Amino acid sequence: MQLEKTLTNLLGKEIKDATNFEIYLALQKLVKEMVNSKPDIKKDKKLYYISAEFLIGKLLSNNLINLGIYKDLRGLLENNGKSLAEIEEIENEPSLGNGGLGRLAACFLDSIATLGLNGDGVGLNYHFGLFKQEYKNNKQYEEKNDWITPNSWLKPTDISFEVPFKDLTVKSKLYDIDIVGYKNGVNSLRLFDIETIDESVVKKGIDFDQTNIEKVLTLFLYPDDSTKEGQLLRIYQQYFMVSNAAQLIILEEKQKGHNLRKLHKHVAIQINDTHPTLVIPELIRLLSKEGIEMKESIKIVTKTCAYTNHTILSEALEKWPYEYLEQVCPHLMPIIEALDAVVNSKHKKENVQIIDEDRKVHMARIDMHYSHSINGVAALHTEILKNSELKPFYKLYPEKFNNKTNGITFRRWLMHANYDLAQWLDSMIGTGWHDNANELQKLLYFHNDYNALEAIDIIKQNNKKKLITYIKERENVDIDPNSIFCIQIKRMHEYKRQQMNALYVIYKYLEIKNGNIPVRPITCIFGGKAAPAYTTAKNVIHLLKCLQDLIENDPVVSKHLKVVMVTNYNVSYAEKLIPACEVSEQISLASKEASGTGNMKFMLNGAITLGTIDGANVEIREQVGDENIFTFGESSNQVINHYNNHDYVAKHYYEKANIKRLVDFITDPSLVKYGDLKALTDLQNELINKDWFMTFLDLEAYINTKEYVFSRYEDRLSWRKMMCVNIAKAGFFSSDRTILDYNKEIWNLDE
Ligand code: 26Q
Repeated sequence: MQLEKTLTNLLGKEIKDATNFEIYLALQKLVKEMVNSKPDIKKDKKLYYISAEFLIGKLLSNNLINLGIYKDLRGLLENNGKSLAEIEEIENEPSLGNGGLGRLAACFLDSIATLGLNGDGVGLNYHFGLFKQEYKNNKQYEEKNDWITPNSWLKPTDISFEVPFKDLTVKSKLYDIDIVGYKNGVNSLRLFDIETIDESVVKKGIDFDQTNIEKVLTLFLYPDDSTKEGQLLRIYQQYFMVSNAAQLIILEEKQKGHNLRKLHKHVAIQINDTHPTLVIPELIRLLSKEGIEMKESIKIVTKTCAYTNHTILSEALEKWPYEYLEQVCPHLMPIIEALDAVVNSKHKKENVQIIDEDRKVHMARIDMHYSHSINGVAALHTEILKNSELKPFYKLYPEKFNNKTNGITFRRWLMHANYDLAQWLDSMIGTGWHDNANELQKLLYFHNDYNALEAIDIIKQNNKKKLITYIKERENVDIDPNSIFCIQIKRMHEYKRQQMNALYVIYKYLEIKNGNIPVRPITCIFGGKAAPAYTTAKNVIHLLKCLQDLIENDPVVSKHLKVVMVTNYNVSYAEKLIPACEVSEQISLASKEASGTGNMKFMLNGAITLGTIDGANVEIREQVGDENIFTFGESSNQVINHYNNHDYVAKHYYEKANIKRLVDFITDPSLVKYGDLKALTDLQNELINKDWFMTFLDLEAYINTKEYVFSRYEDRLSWRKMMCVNIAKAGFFSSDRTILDYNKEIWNLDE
């Protein structure tokens, strides 16, 4: 009743008479007012989570949930003939991240505030987030993706710093986004920008002149860095981000009257991958300016900073030519030299030096020498870091290494994305799981309860129907609700092996053509963006789109098999896809996926994982037991041995008739009809002659296991039990648990 009054007052009219846009604005106002009346989280010690990406997604529903009014509001709107889902569509999604690393940062902010910990995110206010994906002739094209409107969640502040570059000094402006904890206080996401940005410099697609720093500094998230200009701009962005962060930290410490010599007692800095690494020399520089001598500054900074590694792909480990850094921030070079000299005086091995023989500066090495903590993001990942990728550093600093298995926020990925399941869980096991995710295990009590198991499946089938409507609207594709939904959604990358899944589709297509009809139709849904300069990943998209057309136009096969490569996959799309998924495709080459977090979201929503023994799949298997997950493929040790021995030869696998037939089909005229011969031939050649991520290694095991999964699906009772166990055992993957671990073992923020 109170809520209705408030909303009607804000609207100035009855809810039923208002447009969705008016309701959206009123709700935003309501949220802002409620947030303002909540206390900021203030404790003595504060965390600064510095990250080049925060993939926060839309905020309206998330805020309503965390303020505790989501359920009532949904009902109120429904009673007035309105739909919150439709109202949500009005909000632009801020796509301020590429994928896993950025989304993790967003989940972490939610959990930090929910746990009442004092911690802000610090990053950049990109005017255009990750590009908008479009298809023409079955190929990906990139368009700029704006999100800032007068009614975004950004709050301008008066805070501004001067950031010195070599040739110019820019003035920053800070914007804040409120981060509301679930039934708790408020932290901030602090996004730095400059006021001279000129959005009109963007020409066709996402092309622009990358050299005019004052006009373009915060224009785009990670502009293309295949060129020198792109890489320089990236360094400009990184230095701008961390100089602001460091100045903000010092300002806040001074305001609190803290002694900068005791910085680590009052401040924890988490460096999210290597992108914010320059905060280390920048803080040392600023502390020295405050009169603290260099040696002591280095000690203070080392005790304050902690580094998270998110990837073991060597191409993603940043190392910049010395001259590039010198061109952007020459005043940091004496400090980087000094840091390098200290390392050199203690350790002679080339592979731990900060500045290498080619005069490249290794960012991760700065982090590892000058942080007190180095963590991986899943148990297997951390072991691989210790025993192979970062072995020389593990030998130097064994005490610094620790694991923090990733997690996801259940507020967004269950309460919001799968409202029906969340409501049903409340009715079955109470609401304790909202604060203590482990309470989901209470669901195991119903493991043999036919009605409960049926209820889980009814919710799933209903979510499938909702997704069917959504996909019909967005992609104009019809999907059979009776089919089994297999979903692979993530960035397009060879190591994630979407191409292996495409080869499965070809296998099934040929089987059906041969009269081997599956007992139930199969729907393979894909979503993901390819980096603009990553040709092979783009060619995999092309293959999937061509397969989609080929099958769609085949009246026989289309009854039994469907491929949908969705357009512009993003957080909002994920929220629709994940609750409807039955088979979660997590098929990376073992040892390559640091953790994965989509795998956790699917599990929580009752999908069964079909995966390799990689990243957090290992821990999912530990939680649910072998009988509730389908794993296949060679182990990470076997894969690492193949790399060391150079004994994986794609062509040898290709020559096996079973594999050859599938790979040859990539350039079959019936398929090429829907696409571009060159792109498909390039992809085929890449697979036959290179295949760096070993697609064929596990292909047969993958096909066989997937067939087995489909046969198991027909035993509906046992499948429902698997769904039940997966949901019940997902508690470990709550980001609340992850953050409690970070706090206990790295940050030590006061209670
Ligand atoms: C590096 C240099 C130059 C240009 C770009 C980059 C760059 C950009 C983004 C390097 C890495 C990233 C993003 C990495 C990422 O998202 N990693 C994912 O992190 C997740 C959260 O920990 C894990 O779950 C995933 O397994 C991991 O792939």
